[in-house]
Amino acid sequence: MSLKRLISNKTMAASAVLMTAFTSTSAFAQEAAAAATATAKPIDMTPIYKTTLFYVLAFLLLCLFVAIIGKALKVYELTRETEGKGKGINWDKINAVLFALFLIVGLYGVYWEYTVHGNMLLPEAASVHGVKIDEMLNITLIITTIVFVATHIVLFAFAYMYRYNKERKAYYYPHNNTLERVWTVIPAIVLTFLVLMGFLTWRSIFYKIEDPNNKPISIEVTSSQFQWDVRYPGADGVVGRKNYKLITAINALGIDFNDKNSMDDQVADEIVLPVNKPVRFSLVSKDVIHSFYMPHFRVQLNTVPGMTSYFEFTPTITTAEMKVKTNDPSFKYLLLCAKICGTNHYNMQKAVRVVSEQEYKEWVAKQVPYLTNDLRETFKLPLLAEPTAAPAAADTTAKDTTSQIALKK
Ligand SMILES: [Cu+2]
Repeated sequence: MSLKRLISNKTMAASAVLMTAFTSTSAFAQEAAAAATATAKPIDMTPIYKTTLFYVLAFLLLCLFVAIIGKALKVYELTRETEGKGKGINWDKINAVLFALFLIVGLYGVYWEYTVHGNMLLPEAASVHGVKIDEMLNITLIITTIVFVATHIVLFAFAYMYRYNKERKAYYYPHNNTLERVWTVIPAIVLTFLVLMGFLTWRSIFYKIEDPNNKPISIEVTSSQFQWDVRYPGADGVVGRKNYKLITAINALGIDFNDKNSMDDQVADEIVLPVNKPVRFSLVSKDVIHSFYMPHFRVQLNTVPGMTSYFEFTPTITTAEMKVKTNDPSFKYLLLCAKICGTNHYNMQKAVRVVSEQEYKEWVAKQVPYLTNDLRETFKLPLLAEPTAAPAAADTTAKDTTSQIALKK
């Protein structure tokens, strides 16, 4: 096939595609206009914008558009060639300029991400170890940003500066031992520093030397689909044993009341922590793996069925102080689940409140004991007299007062 014939074929093909695109677009436009005048009200496109098909078609249309432009340019170049003229478009220059442009736009993108989205990160860490974690993150971010920016400037600037030029010949430079040593040793030192820092920080979080004068408060949190159950230790400071075999309708956590430590344990609707006091969470799960996640305290640990995991930390900022710091009167610390554990995972959360030690003492004294008279009956323990107060609740619950006998040993 001669070149001329090829060109005429390509020109024909390109014109045909352009014609089809143009006629179909105008046909669509006419139809839309006709529909609009017929009903005399604008068409609601919102449901169409929500479909995947719309975006797939839009993408295909874009591809078609790019292909048409490409074909048209190719036709232009081949025409020039057959007419004996020189190259019409200097692609080497265009590519070089695009590289330079990409560098500028990319670097601006990095700056924009840091300044705009950087502010959307979590507020300052509200725990002792959280500050260390943030420091580590910041150091890593500073080092990687410097390396990222420097290498990308070099990469794109070289692509621009050393674009093809027929006057120039590339210098053959296959190997340099010193250069290889430098770019191996420097990253090795930096990475060793980062890994060691991470290792030591991790050890300081998980291997604590217990101070007998400042013992942590033990709180147990049990996860299940889809809730968190909180158990406070009561006056003895120890949460009692539990056993999944003891789980019943009235003993949802399976607490073992043969263990003396369980007797004064309390249930709570929210997690309340005293500020600047260490707290040790024991975490268990009833069904699947959940993840105990308190972002403001930089705490995250899986809760696993069949084993207990622990996390000890010290909150440093009260909820009231955080409301002022974040300038948000509705600010709340939250416990969230960070494992995709089922359909209602997204809603698995619990409010956490950090208060002064005095407020904590007042709050904890008001919490309900886990051990009810029903449970006492099950575990064959002496029953207690029901409190005579709370008459509103008594209407619905107290059905047989004669059975509520105080049996004191
Ligand atoms: Cu969960």
